[in-house]
Amino acid sequence: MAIQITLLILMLTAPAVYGVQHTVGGTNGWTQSVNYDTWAAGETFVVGDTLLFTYTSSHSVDTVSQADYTSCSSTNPISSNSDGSTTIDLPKTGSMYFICPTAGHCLGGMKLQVNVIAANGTSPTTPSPPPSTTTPSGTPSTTPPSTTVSSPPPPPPSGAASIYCNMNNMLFGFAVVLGTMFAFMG
Ligand code: CU1
Repeated sequence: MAIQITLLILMLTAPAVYGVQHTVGGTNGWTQSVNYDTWAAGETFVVGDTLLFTYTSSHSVDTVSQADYTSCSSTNPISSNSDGSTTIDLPKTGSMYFICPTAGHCLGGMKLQVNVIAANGTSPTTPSPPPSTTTPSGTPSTTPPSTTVSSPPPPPPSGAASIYCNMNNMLFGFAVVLGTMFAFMG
């Protein structure tokens, strides 16, 4: 029984692990004369992690498109921050691009590309299918798929969408835990 409880605790706490905060440039922070390609190559960016830019008033952080990152254009940033301490969420997989819009800084190398990968365990768990029951040959079973009448859940109020989504994830996780426990005790 102790094993089951330990397993239950592990499974309940695992999804609640917080993302890693990456301090851009390490102890150097967000500044000139740092090779951010090298820095980024030593980090693993996972969905749910955050970037922390720390910098002096001569710098800023612009989140930009790939094209603007390449050309060091800060005329149309996705977002811009200049408060000296900027936290950027990494909400999804793919590349994100940042430049310093101060004249000459990006061209001097003050630019950052991060490649965000999926977190382990966030991919939907596919339970192994039950052993297939072999029907005797010659009598093909023509059982139609059972039609389950499921009423769709009411749409969440706008603004609470993410909370609603998290609730769904928690319920799903709890169902998985219960199923696993029953499988162990079974
Ligand atoms: Cu700068």
